[in-house]
Amino acid sequence: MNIRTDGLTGFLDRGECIGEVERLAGEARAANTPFCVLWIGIDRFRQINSSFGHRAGDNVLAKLAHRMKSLAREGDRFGRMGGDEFVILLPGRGVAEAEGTAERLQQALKVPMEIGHVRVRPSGSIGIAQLNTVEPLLHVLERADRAMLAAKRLGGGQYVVSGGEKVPGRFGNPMAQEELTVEGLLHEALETGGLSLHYQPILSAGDGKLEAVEALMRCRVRERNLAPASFIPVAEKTGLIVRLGEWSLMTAARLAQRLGADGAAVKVAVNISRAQLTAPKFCQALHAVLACTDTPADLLELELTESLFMDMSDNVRRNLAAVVEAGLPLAIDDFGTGYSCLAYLKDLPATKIKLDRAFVVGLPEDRKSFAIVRMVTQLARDFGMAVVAEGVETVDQYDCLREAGVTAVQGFLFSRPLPEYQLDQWLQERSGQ
Ligand code: G
Ligand code: G
Ligand code: MN
Repeated sequence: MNIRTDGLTGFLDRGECIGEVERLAGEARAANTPFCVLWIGIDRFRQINSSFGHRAGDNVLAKLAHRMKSLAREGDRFGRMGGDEFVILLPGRGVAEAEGTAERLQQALKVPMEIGHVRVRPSGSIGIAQLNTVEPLLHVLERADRAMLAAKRLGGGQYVVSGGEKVPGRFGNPMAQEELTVEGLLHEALETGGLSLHYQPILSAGDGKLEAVEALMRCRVRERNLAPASFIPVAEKTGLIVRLGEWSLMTAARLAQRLGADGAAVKVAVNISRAQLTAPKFCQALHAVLACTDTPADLLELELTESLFMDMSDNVRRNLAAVVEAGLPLAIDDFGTGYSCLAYLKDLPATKIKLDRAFVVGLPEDRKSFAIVRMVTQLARDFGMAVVAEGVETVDQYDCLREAGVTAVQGFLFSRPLPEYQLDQWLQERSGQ
């Protein structure tokens, strides 16, 4: 069968689809945005082929493909997995929107069509799957396929959502079973002391002096290590992040206080989620942490992702103003990943930009990344802000970043995130040198 007949131009082939699912799913997970896959199987297509011949069959497929494509919205990708099976990839869209697309697809497919002198009403079975926070990226494609098969078993002309056993999350978003499991484990970790912070050193690019450490949460329950990339989004969705966040602020502040009292003051940077800053009580909790631990405010730094600054509610705005008022420095985390516009930089209360490792990974060869890094450092310097490059893994990257003018560096080249006792050793070894 000729895959690229008229209606099928612009459709990815199977291999391309798999590549594209991996890429889009990876981006969605990194950005914590939704991503859905629709898998469409044409019902009774074998019958069309055997009754009217393959050429007629190809024609029907091309027409149906054209109908599907005509529903495309910005960003959607279309692919053919082989034979009479198609996929539509919907980056940025959740299940509700995917269901809307599936309904419109059904309407478009079932418009009658003449084959020779026979009038047929085609239909499709559609499987829908949304990427969850824990599965390997390609599982979303497999689940869409299985949901499509389930739709076929129901008799065709219908859609089925994978993991239909959804229950409402605390903020009204539906949650899948896996997320509930993670939520349960997080509760257990809070109760049984399964949470810890690891600390990654951040060094001055000029003289290699220790500038700060970034606190990164780790979670271990029932002999299982949960990765932050899987548990932080669940904690955000369920509101648990507020408790986890208070715990990390308190733990980080204790470290800052202890190191300061030992005569080796080091700033500790803590990641803060949007859900924390939305809570009206955030500042109260912060003041309580500073008072309880007797930590000077300027030894605690808050890292906030760029997207948070782009879309600030009144509560967030008020909380940020109060944080600055209390004397804590702010840093913009993952800078450059949020499609931000540079103009907003001038109005932010932050004193530091953390350049996402996406701009570091290709250095020194990738001259475009280099140009961006240099541009951002120049701009930051004019604004009186510091620039930290994240994810530095090689000496070549380090040299290149220094040439570009970044003020500080962080990455595996210098140190991995360390548990507290190892951080102490690391500090001791350096002071002994
Ligand atoms: O530590 P890495 O180990 O995998 O961290 C992954 C992500 O989780 C990072 O983007 C980091 O910002 C986020 N993260 C780590 N610790 C915390 C925390 O204590 N609070 C919040 N809100 N996010 C965290
Ligand atoms: O989003 P945020 O910047 O808070 O995330 C920090 C994350 O980066 C943590 O998961 C940390 O483990 C990871 N990280 C720190 N240094 C490196 C590095 O050199 N290479 C890579 N790949 N990851 C790093
Ligand atoms: Mn960070």
